[in-house]
Amino acid sequence: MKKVGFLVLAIISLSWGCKPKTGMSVAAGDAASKVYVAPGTYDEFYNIVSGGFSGQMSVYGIPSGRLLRVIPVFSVDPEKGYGYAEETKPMLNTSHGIVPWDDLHHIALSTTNGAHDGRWAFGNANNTPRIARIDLQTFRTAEIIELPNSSGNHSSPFITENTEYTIAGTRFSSPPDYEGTNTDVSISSYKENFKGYLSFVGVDKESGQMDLSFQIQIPPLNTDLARGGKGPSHDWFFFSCYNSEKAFTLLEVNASQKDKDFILAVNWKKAEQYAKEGKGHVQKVKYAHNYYDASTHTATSEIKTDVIVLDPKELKDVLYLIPCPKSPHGCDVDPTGQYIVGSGKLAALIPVFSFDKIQKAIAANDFEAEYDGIPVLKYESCLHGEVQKPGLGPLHTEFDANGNAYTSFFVSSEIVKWNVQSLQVLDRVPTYYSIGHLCVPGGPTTKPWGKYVIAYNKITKDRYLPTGPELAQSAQLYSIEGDKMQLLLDFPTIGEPHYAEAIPANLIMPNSTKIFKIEDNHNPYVAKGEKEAKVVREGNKVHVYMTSIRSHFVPDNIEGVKMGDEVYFHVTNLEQDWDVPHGFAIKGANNAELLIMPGETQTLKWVPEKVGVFPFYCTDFCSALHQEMQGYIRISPAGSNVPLTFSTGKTAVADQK
Ligand code: RUQ
Ligand code: CUA
Repeated sequence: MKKVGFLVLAIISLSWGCKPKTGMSVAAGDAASKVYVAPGTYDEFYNIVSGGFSGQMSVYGIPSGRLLRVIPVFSVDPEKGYGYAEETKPMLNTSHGIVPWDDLHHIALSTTNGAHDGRWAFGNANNTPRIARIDLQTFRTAEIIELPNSSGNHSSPFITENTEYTIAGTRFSSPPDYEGTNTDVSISSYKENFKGYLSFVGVDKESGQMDLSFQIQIPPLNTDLARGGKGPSHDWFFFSCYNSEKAFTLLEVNASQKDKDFILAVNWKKAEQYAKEGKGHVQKVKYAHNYYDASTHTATSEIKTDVIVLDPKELKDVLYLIPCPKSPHGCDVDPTGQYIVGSGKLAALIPVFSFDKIQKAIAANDFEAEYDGIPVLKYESCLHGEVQKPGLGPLHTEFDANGNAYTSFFVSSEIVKWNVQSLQVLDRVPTYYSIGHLCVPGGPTTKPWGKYVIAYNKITKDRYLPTGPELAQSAQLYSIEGDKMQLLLDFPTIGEPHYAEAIPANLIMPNSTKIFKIEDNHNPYVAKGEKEAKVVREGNKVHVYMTSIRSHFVPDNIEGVKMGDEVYFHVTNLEQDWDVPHGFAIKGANNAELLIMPGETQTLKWVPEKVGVFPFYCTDFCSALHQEMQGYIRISPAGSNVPLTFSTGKTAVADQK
């Protein structure tokens, strides 16, 4: 206990004291030319980066570090109207109601045969457990599925080799929430009443549509990170687990007692088979499944109520525990699928496990114990070897195509390159400062693209001009083309970057959507041309079927709306040209504005608060006459008999009532 306290203290003080001495180092020599992307030319890679507490993803060009886009996922985004327009509000619905802001830590880019296919990106909501699927043709969130029985969705949304599943594990165990469980339990009954869950979300091969296929209930470990197997380990998934102590208070001390925690190896193929054979239990739960329909440009949210749960106590050959020193964080599988790297935050070495040895140990029943009924394999029997004295506070590991691994060290602020076979340390470079995740393009796949390693750092003191109490978050780009890693570039990021992936531009760029075809727009409130524009009263609801095209709205004069009405502006952008959005804003609207892409319909709900004439206008500078793109709506007192009229371009006084 004393020893542990000391170690924790030492680590805490190290985390602020161990800055590399060369803090002001300047990227040297030819670095500038290596990141220079000449005006008018494109970057080689898309870097898709988690936004951490911002709840979003962002997209950078590599090697330039230029910010290309923020993709709204789990948080509302006023830049895009996401979560504000009536069409996208349902995306943020959960069993708890609308959650406007979450915390996104990890990215998984879809793979086929373990290699990037450029179709989708997945992201996790850490707080209110969900997985999102982003369509990489539109760079938009296409689907979000909530996970029942779950809290702290951190070891998520990692994928299997062919994106058969995206998976999720619970960092916080809690009393499950299926119908019939007693959730009003004492916190100190953690060991008996708290459970962890692994969720397997199936992904449709063609459409990408997700479905909660099954869950596995596990003991109340904190599952931190995960990776799917590949090649020989295709059928397996590996999770790092800390808190084998089952602590429920002061975890920084109480969950750091044991020398070893675990890597949890899951035979997902077997689990899938058991689920299909009906060997699970159907539990009644509540979770939201939100889907953005590309043809109606509209999201719907459905609350689902069933989940199949497998109990490993009944199904013996699905889960195995491998001891892993000490509070492991990252759990990474090398490109061959043969080696599994566990990074113990408090460990002074990095263990590398061999998939073949794990299989042999399982076949030989080479167990040292059981943990809540799950067999614990012997550490030595599973071990390929240990990287000795690699650095302090190892967190995450990525791989290149030449058999090398790159591990981030939070406490000693560095990236260490080592060889997976020989376990020899080959090189180390400082990061500025306290690196968390890192990314080699294709690093988690069977086909690493290599070339760079990118550091995502937690601290940027003295790297950028100060901006008050909160400083820019940071990424750093290093070349890994030579034997020695070379720092090339610092660039700031949106939110706190956790995991990121980078993918060659040519896998995404040719498929990028330019416009939505107006003839394929099946939004129920679309106006496919100015002739279809109209204003329709249904009781106290007024639907404005509005069109926008450079540089006017139809209609742009509306009268006959009264206090007590709810007005729905359904604005269709008639443009069929790339990069010509129109915006829509009306004075006093206290919920939103809109930004509408070519061929799309988006809806703003507006409840007038007083009598008067209110201007509306286009917020996106769309043409030389953008400033002229405006209109008025007249709001009359309740009960007034001003008739409902609408027009554009009528000027004669006689025309007006
Ligand atoms: S975590 S800095 Cu939330 Cu992925 Cu390791
Ligand atoms: Cu449309 Cu400005």
